[in-house]
This record gives sequence, structure tokens and C-alpha cells, in this order.
Amino acid sequence: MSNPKRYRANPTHNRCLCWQCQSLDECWPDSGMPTRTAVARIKGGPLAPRIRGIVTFRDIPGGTEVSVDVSGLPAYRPAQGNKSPVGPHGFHLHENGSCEVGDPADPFTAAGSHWNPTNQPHGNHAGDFPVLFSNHGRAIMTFFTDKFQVADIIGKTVIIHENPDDYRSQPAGNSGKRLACGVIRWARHLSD
Ligand SMILES: [Cu+2]
Repeated sequence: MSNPKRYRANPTHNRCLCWQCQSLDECWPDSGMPTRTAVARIKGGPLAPRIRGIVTFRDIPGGTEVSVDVSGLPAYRPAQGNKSPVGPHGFHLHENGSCEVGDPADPFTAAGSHWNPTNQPHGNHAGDFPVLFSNHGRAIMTFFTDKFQVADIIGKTVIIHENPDDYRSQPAGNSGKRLACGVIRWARHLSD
């Protein structure tokens, strides 16, 4: 594996910006390939129609960098009695490649269960992500996971839930209804 500090990809131009190497080949000594990137365009369903955003997945040494930029999330509401708080929002990969709304009162069930290829308990699913913190509706986050590479998740879905993930309840962290959905597809690079 190469040293991750040796390069950085420019997401806009899909070009490798080296600061310690001489050429693009040197940026990617293992493959010689430019950065492999996929995106999911997120759209809110009937419970949160204002949600819009994009999730970007990028292969980096040892795993994948996931970047999220979402707006239009609902206002935070504290827990009341037995009702979970609204936000921070559970955020996962689900196994089916469909964002069909279906029942408007319980949308996006067509996306299926959590993507869990290694049959782990919830909290350690390959598709378990950190929760999304809304800042007056906006959430921006970047994190690393070594549980998949970009090619493994093409055709899966990204789901944003109404309630926080407790990373404990099975099978889905008790994160409530599905507010928004996006299918993951390869990004088209400007160099294609
Ligand atoms: Cu989920």
C-alpha cells in the first residue's frame, strides 16, 4: 500500500495532486488508475421533501472516503416520552438499488435492509455510518471506512432516517422512518 500522505485527489477534476511525487503514476503505484468515485444524489421523500444533497465515495488506500453534503433536514426535536428525538439522523447503506417511495407514511422500504455482506450485528454493518448532525438543516461530514471499496457499493442505496441510530438495537439501530434516499452510481469524470 502507498502512503496516504503522498497524494490528494482533486474531486472536481479527478486529478491527483501530488506533493511528494513526480507523476500521476506515482500517485497510484498500485493501479496506475485515477481516483475511482461514485455518487448518490439524495432526495427527500414525503416525510421530508426539502432534503437535497450528495454523498461522494472515493477509493483511498485501505478503504473509502465518504463525503456528505445535505440540506433541508428537519429541525431538531428533543425526545418526548416514548418518542425518539428527530435528529441527529441515522445514516446507512441499504442493500437494494431502489428509491421507490411506496407507502408515503412509511417511505423507501424498497431500499431493503441494511447492507450487511459480512453478517455482522448492527453497529458493525459495512453500511453503518456516523449519524448526520443538522445545522439548521445542513449536514456536512467526511469520514473513512475500511469496510468496502467503491466498486462494492454501486447499486446500493443511501438512506437518511428521522431518528438517531443507537448502534445497538437490531437490526437497524432504532433510527425510525426513512426521510431521504439516493442510489449509488459511478461518477462520470470530466476526463472520460
Ligand atoms: Cu438505514
